[in-house]
Amino acid sequence: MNKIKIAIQKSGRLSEQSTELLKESGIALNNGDRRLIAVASNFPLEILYLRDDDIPQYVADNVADIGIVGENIIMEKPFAVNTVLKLGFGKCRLSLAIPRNEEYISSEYFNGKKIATSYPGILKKYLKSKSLNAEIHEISGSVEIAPGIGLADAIFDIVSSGSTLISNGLKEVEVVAKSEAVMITNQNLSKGKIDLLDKLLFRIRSVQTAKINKYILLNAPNHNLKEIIKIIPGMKSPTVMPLAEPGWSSVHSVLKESEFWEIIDKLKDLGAQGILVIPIEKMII
Ligand code: PRT
Ligand code: ZN
Repeated sequence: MNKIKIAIQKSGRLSEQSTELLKESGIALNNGDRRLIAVASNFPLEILYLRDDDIPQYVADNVADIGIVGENIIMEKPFAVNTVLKLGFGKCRLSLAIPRNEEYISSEYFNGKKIATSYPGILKKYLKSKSLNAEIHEISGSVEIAPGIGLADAIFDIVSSGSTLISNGLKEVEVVAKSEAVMITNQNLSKGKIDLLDKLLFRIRSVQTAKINKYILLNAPNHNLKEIIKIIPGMKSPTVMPLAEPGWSSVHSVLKESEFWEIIDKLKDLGAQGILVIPIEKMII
């Protein structure tokens, strides 16, 4: 019987959302304590809990078949893995930052400067692409304190909210790359494992699609029904049912969350009433 092994982060910024994604995909884990391995009870899946930095190598070496990892790790060092899906969480950027009071006009600033980072590979490529000559000082943690203690003039590090930079008196001046959690796979999966992977990816995509869409119900005056239907076309077309009150219909459809506020305003202008917007759990299109 075929089984697929997925490596996810044991504890850290990606671990909770990686587990959550599996759960939302209908995968029940029978071992909640995250020792090393968990087995799904309703899908032929085994979960390996590892340090994020180790995941690409384990997947390349076939210890795990697939894995969830930050793109920054596979950007820093090439591994023999395929990236098959962006997962939409763990979003961050890799940026250059300098002391807040320094004047900054262009990336020329970095010529002759010393930059501390845990991502020398990505930084080196960037400097080369801009024909900049800077000294890279590789350190493994607390990069943000390097300028303050005189170890470097600037840093190149992961930024998400930016508060770490602010509290260390630094400002972000160049965004070099963007990253989010991605699904990676071994490059030589068997046919059986590819079938399981496809099933899993189908489930994950359905969850992702559901998250960016909302189910909408509203009461529409019949004289504006055509206009209202044009604004909320839905998956195929909206469901329209007559209300008990003459001259009114109930309209059910699906809309993108990102377009939500703009559409709601238009619907109100067209006389729509009793608008309900409901989250969707899964969406198969
Ligand atoms: O133990 P293990 O090795 O597994 O974990 P880790 O400590 O190496 O990684 P972890 O859990 O910190 O991060 C895992 C992944 O999350 C990273 O590889 C990124 O892909 C992603 N990610 C998203 C981040 C951040 N956001 C982030 N903000 N990783 C790190 N940070 C750090 C950053 O290094 C800096 O120190 O948070 C600080 C900046 O945060 P802000 O919000 O103050 O800007
Ligand atoms: Zn790590």
